[in-house]
Amino acid sequence: MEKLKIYTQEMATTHLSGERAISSIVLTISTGHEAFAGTDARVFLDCGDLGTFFLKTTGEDDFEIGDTRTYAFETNFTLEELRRTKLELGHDNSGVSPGWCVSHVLLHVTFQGSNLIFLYKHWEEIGWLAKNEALYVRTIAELQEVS
Ligand SMILES: [Ca+2]
Repeated sequence: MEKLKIYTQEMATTHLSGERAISSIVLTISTGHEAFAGTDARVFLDCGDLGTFFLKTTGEDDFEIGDTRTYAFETNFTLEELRRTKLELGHDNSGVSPGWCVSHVLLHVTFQGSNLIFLYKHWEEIGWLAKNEALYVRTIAELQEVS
């Protein structure tokens, strides 16, 4: 499968020690305004060994055209572990029209013992995560590569 590669720099956390324990990650995801940008497929953030987080608001129709929603998950890994993990945003190609145009994604983190929230990375204009069939074999965006 062809993957869309959208790498961006670490932002507000660059000066922080990797030993700091992350208590939660907060994902803000915007769907584009293009025609048919929305999806009903199951959307996930794959964090490799750290886990896979499925993004769903109970009782809501997520990832519709022009939507921005936030998803928070409790975690028990460190900043260094996050830095060393491949991050992929994708969908499972399910539903009637799974193609999804992603506008932007923000990943914030909070740390144990603190109420502050830090922007880890911000990906802009990600583009189409279409169907897993020719000519559209691209359901996953690689957001952070493993060094
Ligand atoms: Ca939807």
